[in-house]
Amino acid sequence: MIRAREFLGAALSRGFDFYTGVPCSFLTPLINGTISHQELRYVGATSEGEAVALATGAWLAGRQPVAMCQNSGLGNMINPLTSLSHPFRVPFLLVCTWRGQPGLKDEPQHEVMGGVTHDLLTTIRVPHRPFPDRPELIEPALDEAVKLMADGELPTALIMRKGAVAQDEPLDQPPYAPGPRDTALDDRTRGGPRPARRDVLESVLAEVPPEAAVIATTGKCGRELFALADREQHFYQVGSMGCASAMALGVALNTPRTTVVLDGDGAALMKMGNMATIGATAPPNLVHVILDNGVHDSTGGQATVSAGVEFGRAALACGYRSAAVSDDTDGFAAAFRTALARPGPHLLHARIAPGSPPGLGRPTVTPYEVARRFRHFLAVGPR
Ligand SMILES: Cc1ncc(C[n+]2csc(CCOP(=O)(O)OP(=O)(O)O)c2C)c(N)n1
Repeated sequence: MIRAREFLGAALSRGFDFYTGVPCSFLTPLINGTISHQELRYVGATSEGEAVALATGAWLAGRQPVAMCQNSGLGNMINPLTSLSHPFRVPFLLVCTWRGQPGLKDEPQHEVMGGVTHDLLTTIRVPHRPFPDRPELIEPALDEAVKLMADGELPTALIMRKGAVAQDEPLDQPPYAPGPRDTALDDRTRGGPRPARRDVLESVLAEVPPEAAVIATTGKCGRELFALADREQHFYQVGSMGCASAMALGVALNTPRTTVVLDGDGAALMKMGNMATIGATAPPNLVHVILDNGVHDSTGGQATVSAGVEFGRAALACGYRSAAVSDDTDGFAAAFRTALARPGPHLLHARIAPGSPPGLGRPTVTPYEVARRFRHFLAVGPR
């Protein structure tokens, strides 16, 4: 058995200082120790998939992240682990508990995952090793994980058995005090013909400062952004639908740069918990744009339920500082300029028309390159 502080101290000396995740009773001392530690940042995620995206954003912004989860939450991570971590080759340390370990008494809901946790990680090509359960194993386990992460440029998991960490870490967590926010939605809708996605993206490119980062959600959004302009401060998120805003949060919390995320209505609806985490952590430099065409445009135009969803009011209710809704390019541009001039986080709900230009291509720069040049940009700024 080890003490949480021993592990956290050894990890901190290797640079791990940004933690995220969703609790598990096996993890209680480690999470409580992280939350209570003066030199560590812990961002509680609403889902384990969100935690992967947060860790990815933090890595892009130069941090050494750790994501913690129960192995049942590994299910929630599989999509971003396979379609974000792998194509973009983003390493972070994953601490995953082993509920349902065969031969140990546990709850019925852990039986299947307990039997397949290691095989599942192997199948999705995430290297894994045992979490250290004796003090003398901490440094070797961390050193090996760091080496695996460096060599493979992938997340590496340490699998924690029951009783590995002593349950004696007190929790020192101030109560959450929601921050100030506008009372009213800035409604700029006029009811005329809706703009194309491309019109709004052109408006973003015209107004966004050169030192800002821009992250585009999966599908045609990133493809259209790439077609309009390919810049090192652009991140075209292929796959990991719903994760763009969480990844942008991981970036915004770890850089002073303005961070603009271009989301889709389908993607935003897929992981609406992300909005609660953004509202609670409230980075002033985050601008969350939802390009709402009412459909899953990238996969053939199937309707989403966004026509009945007021993303702006939902954002204010979650703790965003301001929110606006627009349905034409001028209204969007004015709302975007206002957002850039004020502390956020801001939600800009842009109601747009479905469709994209004929013959739309795909980014020719690889995800691997996109991640490296984006990370370099965040570190040093525009050329
Ligand atoms: C987890 C996951 N589910 C489904 C898909 C397939 N997919 C790719 S883009 C897309 C539609 C996204 O819709 P929206 O966010 O509204 O953006 P739009 O395509 O309208 O620009 C879907 C369903 C995926 N990439 N990942």
